[in-house]
Amino acid sequence: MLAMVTQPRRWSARLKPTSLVRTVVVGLGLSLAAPAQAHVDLVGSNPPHGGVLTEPPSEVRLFFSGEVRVTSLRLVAPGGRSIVLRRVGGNAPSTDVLAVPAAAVTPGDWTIEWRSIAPDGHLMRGEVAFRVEAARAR
Ligand SMILES: [Cu+2]
Repeated sequence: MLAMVTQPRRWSARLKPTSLVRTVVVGLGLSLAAPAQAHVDLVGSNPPHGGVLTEPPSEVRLFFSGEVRVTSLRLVAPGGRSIVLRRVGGNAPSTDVLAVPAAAVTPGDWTIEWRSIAPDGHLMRGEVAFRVEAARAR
């Protein structure tokens, strides 16, 4: 970086040293962050994938590595029954997506089906499976 600044500045009429330094720093920051920001992905959820709950979830939460715009979110049972998941806090892009089931979640196997659009324009979809056990122990 220093070498570049002290070089003869043929371009100085159009590109000042301050803007050159800023560009280099920004570029360096981007290249360092690139591995983590290359693609946004689901990094966690509540219930977690494979989770077994002793009572129905009152809310569902998805955590992404970057802000996504969720386009579809619902709970699906093996028989095809589905429950709408209502977003809490609006539909603005977020890394932390909170939603509440619009109907009672009965005991059984459920899948959270989600679709979203990442900041880089990539469409993403995924599923998080969990089980709600019946209230009484067998
Ligand atoms: Cu991507």
